[in-house]
Amino acid sequence: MSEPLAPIPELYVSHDSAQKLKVEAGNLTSHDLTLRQICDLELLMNGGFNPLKGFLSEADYDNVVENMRLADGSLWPMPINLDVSEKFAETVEVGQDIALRDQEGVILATMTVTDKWVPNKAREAEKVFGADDSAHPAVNYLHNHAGSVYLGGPVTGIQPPVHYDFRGRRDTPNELRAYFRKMGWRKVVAFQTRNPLHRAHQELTFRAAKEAQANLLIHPVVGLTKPGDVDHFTRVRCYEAVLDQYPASTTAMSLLNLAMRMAGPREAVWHGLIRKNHGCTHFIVGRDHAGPGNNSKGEDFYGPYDAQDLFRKHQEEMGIEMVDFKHMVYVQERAQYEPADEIADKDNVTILNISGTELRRRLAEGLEIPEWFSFPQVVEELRRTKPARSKQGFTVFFTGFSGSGKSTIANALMVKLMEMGGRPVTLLDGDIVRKNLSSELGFSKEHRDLNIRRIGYVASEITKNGGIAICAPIAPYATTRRAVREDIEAFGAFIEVHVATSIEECEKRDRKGLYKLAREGKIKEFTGISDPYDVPENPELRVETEGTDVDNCAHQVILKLESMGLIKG
Ligand code: PPS
Repeated sequence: MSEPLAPIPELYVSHDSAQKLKVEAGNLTSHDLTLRQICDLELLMNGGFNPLKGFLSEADYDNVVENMRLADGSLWPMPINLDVSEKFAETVEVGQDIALRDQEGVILATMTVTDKWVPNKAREAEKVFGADDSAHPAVNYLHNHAGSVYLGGPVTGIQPPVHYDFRGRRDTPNELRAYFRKMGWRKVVAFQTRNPLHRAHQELTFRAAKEAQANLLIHPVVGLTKPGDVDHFTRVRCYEAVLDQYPASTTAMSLLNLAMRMAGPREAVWHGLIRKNHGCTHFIVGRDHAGPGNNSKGEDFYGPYDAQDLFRKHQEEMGIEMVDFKHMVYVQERAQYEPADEIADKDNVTILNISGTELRRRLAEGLEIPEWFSFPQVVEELRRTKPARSKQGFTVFFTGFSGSGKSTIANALMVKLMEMGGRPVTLLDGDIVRKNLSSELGFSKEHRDLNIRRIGYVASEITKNGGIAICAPIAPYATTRRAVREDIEAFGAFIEVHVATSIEECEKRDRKGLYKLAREGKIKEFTGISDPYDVPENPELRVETEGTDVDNCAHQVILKLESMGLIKG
């Protein structure tokens, strides 16, 4: 049997060969990696995804999707694919080497393409994520962001992706193994997280390590996590503050550049294998581990303990042991955290707990967060990045037919917000944008999408910097609106307002005379007449303009903003 902390295989070539390969790779057809692919490639190259030797072949992919195993039978729950566009796939032949570049064009690796195929994404969604439901972030990614062709084949690593942030806190599996060896840590419990740590987490991780008589590795994910999570810069500052709370030299913290999929049970097994590769012997799995939130019917995707059950079933084969996450609550009388299921005198003591939702509400509204719940430095960091909602930027996104009244209501809303003051307001009206940002674009689906993505980008920058963006394009496609929502929600609230004027009414008003021209066929692809419009299913607000004046419509938006805490009444 090999020494447990012996180095694991990496996919990098030696330094000298890397220089040579890099020069040669300059002549190869090259693929620009997406952010997710960069994360995947880093863990492939440094052994974090051991035993994978590259992006999955078709046979491996099929078996992973169906049976959670590679073609040779090894346990591997997550498809790791190089998804590319059809156009790029046409330029690549099986047997060819391609260069893989980061977003600045630096060549990180080469790959010998052994397989090229069009995956059945609906099957992948069902089998891997449990349902072909785009409310699941990874299913949404699969259908709306990932390319339609997969390339598979072994990877030869040239250099790791460059990180300029928290360099000293990032470790490869072999660096961690070497550290554990040096410290004499024979047993290590890993704690995976994508959230800031509060006192309950500190307590539960400390107890988990004590129970397993092991050292502790706080191993937060800083690659891609769930849309809407606290950004990793803030989180790492929070983790650093908590690190001091553990007894000296029992605990280490290292950042993992993983792109999470939020795949619950399969994700837990995947996380376990990754931690095993990083030299850990134990792994904490909680209730609803890597849960994706609700499905489109408002229900959970997975049972709360499915992840623990699946992990338990495979832990022997994986060679890493599960430590159950204990639900810790604060017992006021004893001024300490205790596992909820171990409190014998439940009826005689006061049990305090603040849920994630409640914490977000308190942060959003600038309310008190008690010391028993978190560490003052952590709360301070969170408040610094997320000021109260009434001080954050946000985007109001009107959508509706041409002539529905979007611009008029948007203008009225703008002046009302300017009258209140406090934050700069920018109007990105359909016509203004088409004049200043998108003058070369027409009205094909591709051009409309590009136009809306540009609006979304500008609005997200405004929102990030604390301003108010009011957008008023037609934005006829639901998937594009959703993509814009995701871009913006990373920084602040997104309020979709459907201006629900019927096409008949818009045509009757025909303020610009365009409907007449569209009917006569003089304007092609006219929304509502000869081009589609996806009616928003769940907008934050729907306003009816027929029989309601503009002032009242704008006021409805103001009331909505007030109810969301974005403006103070
Ligand atoms: S989109 O689909 O969101 O990119 O459209 P948008 O940028 O909002 O531009 C819509 C305005 O362009 C005029 N126009 C058309 N609209 C729809 N379909 C076609 N084919 C078309 N051709 C020109 C129209 O005046 C729209 O303005 P609004 O302000 O919506 O009335």
